[in-house]
Order: sequence, then structure tokens, then C-alpha cells
Amino acid sequence: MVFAPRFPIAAAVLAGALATPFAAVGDEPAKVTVTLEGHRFSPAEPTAPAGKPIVIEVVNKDGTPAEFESKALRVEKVVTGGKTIAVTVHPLKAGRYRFFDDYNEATAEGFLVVQ
Ligand SMILES: [Cu+2]
Repeated sequence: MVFAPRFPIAAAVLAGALATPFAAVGDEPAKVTVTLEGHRFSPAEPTAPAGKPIVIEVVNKDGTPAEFESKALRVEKVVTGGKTIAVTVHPLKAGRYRFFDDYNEATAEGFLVVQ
């Protein structure tokens, strides 16, 4: 009975001690922003660090919807005109990963350069 009130505190301390190493291993995600305007991406070749999760923010300044897509990155997400979306990709090895707007692939393509 004496120890019962202390247990929740001990559990919380233990949980905190356990959570810390995992948080450190995970690392903060890197963030990359690409803007679509005139059905072109800028920058067309954004860079990101290898070995970290990457949040790709896609800003669509056009008045028409786009579909941010990459087979290499395994993402596909619609971003309506004037809106912004974000997609998260898992840590990547160094390389060039092609992406495009599936609705305007002729002009809207780029490469995520991971290094
Ligand atoms: Cu598609």
C-alpha cells in the first residue's frame, strides 16, 4: 500500500528513460519544399540528406490540381490548385529520385537529389 502511489511516477520515469534513446536514433526529418508554377517544379532538383526521413512539401501555385508522384519514392498525392501538401518518405540512400506531376508530366518533373 505504501508503494502504490509511487508506482505511476516510477513508470513515467522509466518510460521517459526508454523513450529518449529511440528518439535520438530517429533523428529529425529533413524538410524540402518544391513549388509548382506554370506546371514546372522549382527547384527542379532539390537536395536532401541521406539516411534521414524527408518531409517533402509541395506548394501548388497553379490554379489547377496536380498530382505529386514518384515511383522511386513510392508517393502519389493530389494537391489542388493553390494548396500545399506534405509527404514523408523513409530514409534514402544517396541518389537521384525522379518525381513528377502526373497531370502535367511533359513539363513538371524533377529529381530529389539525396547526398
Ligand atoms: Cu498518378
